[in-house]
Amino acid sequence: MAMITGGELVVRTLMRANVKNIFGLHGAHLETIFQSCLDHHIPITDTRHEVAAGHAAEGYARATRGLGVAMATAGPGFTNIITSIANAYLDRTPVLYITGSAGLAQAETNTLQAGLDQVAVVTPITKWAHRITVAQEIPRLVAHGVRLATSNPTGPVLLDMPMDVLSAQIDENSVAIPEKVLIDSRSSPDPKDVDEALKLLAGAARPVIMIGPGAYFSGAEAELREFAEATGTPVYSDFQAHGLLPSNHPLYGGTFHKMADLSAPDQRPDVVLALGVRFGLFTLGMSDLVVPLAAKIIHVETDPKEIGRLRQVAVGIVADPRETLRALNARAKSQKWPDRSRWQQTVANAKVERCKRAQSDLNRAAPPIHPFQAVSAIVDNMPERTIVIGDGAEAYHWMNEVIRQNQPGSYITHGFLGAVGMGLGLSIGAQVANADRPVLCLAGDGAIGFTIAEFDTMMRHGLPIVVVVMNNHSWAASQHFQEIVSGKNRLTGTELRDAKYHEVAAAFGCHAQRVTEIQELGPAIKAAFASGKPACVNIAIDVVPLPPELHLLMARH
Ligand SMILES: Cc1ncc(C[n+]2csc(CCOP(=O)(O)OP(=O)(O)O)c2C)c(N)n1
Repeated sequence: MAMITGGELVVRTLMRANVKNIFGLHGAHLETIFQSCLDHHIPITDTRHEVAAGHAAEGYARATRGLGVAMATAGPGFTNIITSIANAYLDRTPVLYITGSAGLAQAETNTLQAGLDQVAVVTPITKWAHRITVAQEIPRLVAHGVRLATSNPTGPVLLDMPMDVLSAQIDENSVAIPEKVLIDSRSSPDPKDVDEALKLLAGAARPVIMIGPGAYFSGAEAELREFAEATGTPVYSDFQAHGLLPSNHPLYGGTFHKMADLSAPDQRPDVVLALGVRFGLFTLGMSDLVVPLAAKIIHVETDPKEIGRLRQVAVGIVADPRETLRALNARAKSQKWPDRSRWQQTVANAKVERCKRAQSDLNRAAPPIHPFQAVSAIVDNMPERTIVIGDGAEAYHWMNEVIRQNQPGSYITHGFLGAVGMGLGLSIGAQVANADRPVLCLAGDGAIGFTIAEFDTMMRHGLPIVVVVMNNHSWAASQHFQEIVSGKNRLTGTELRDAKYHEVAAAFGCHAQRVTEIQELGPAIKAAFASGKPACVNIAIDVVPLPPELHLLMARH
C-alpha cells in the first residue's frame, strides 16, 4: 500500500485537467505540491511577487483560452495575489488559485501566516472559494473547481488548502482521481432568435458586428469570418477579441472606440450584432458615442446578467458565440444579402481619416519622442506574430491606435479593473504559453515599478520578453486627469523622476537600451528581440500629448 500526500493528490488531479504549467511563489505551506510537481515534471514558473504569479496565470489563460493555475502561500502570499484574483473576476478569466493556509489543528493559535479567513476575503471576487478540510476530498474538489472556472461564464476559483491537509498521508488506492475533469459543452441559440437576428441584419442600412472576450474564448474566428464575409458586415473588436478577424481584413474597422469616428448622422450603425461583448467601459457606458442609442442590438452572451444591463436589446441570445455564429451561417447562406459596398467604404474611410489626423505627430523630428511615433515604430519593427501586452494607461491607449494583429490571443491589456502594473506578470504567462512566439510588453514608467523584479523571473526561466518603457516621468493618465480637473498648476502626486529602468533590468542580466531619438527606436526594438534575452528598452517620451481615446473618456468627466 503506497502512501501519498495531499499535495500529490492536487497534482495528479491537475494533470487529469491537462494542466501543463503552474505559476507561484514558494512557502512552507505549499511544499508538498512543489515536491509533487518536481516528481511529475510539471514546471512551476516561480515569480518574485505573488501578484505576478497570479497575473501570469491570467496571461496564460488568456493566451491559451484555457485554464491558468497560480499558487500563493498562506497569509501574505495570499494577500499579495488578491489584485490578480480581482482582475480575473472582473474579466471572467478562468484561473484556479491555490492558497496554502495554517493547518486545521492550528486554528485560533495565533500561529505564523494565519488568522485570516482567506475564503471569506475572496468569496465576493471569485466564482467559488472553498477550503478543503479532508485530504481524501482533494481530487473531487479540485476537479469541481477546474470545471467551475472553465465553464461559462468563466472566472476565477480559489481553493484554500491547510498545511496538514496537504501533508496528510493517504493510501493511494483509497482515492480515485476523476478520469474526465474538463467538459466542453456549449449552449446553442433558439432558432427563432436566429431568424429574428438575421431579419434585423438583412434590413439594416449600416450593420456592424462587435466582438468581445466571449467571442474570443469561444474560438469563433472561422465562423466570424464566414459570417462577416457572407453578409458584408464590418467588424469592431475589444482588446481580448483583437485579431479574431485579422486586422488587415478589409471588413475590420478597429477597436470599439473607433466606432465614435462614425459620427455623421448618415454614418451611424443602425443594427449591432454584439458577440460575447460586455457593454460598459469599452463601449463608453451609456453614452451614444460608440454604440448609437438608436441602434437595434442583437446581444449574444453566455451570461444572461450581461444582456440588457446597459442597453435595451432587440434580440437577446443566451448562448455560446461560436455556436450562434454557426447557426447564423447555416441560415445566412440561403439568403440574398444587400450590397454593402458603400457602407464598407464609409468604415474604411474613417480608418484612413484617423491615420491622416495622426500624421503630423509622426513627422516630429526633435526629441522628446511623441508617444504616437513610439508605438508606430514599435509595431513596425517587432517580429511577425508578436504577442503584445499593454500596461500603463496612456501607453496602451496609444498602442490601441496602431495595433494590428492577424491572429487571436495576440493583444492582452487592461480589463475592467484597470490594474496598472499587471504587464510583466501577464507577459510571463503569455510567453510560457507560447514559447515559439515573440512577446512584447509595453509599460508606462509608473507601471513598470510595481513588479520590476520580474526581470529576474524572466532571466531565471529563459523568457525573452521585450519590455518597452514609455518613460514620460509621469503617471501620465493621472497627471492629465489632474490637469483637466484641478488645473495645470495643481499637480500633486502624479509626477515621477527620469529613472534608469533599463539599468535595473541590466542588473538582473537582461539586454538593456536607453532611447532618446526616434530614429534609434526601430533598431533598438530589433536588437532587443535579436538578443534572445529578456530586454528593457527605456524610451524618453513626451508627456504632453493625450491619446485620442482618452479625449473621449476624459471628456465624460
Ligand atoms: C494599481 C493601480 N494603481 C493606481 C491606478 C490609478 N491610475 C490609473 S492610470 C495611472 C497612471 C499610469 O501611469 P504609467 O504607468 O506611467 O502610464 P502612462 O499613463 O504614463 O502611460 C494610475 C496611477 C490604477 N489604475 N491601478
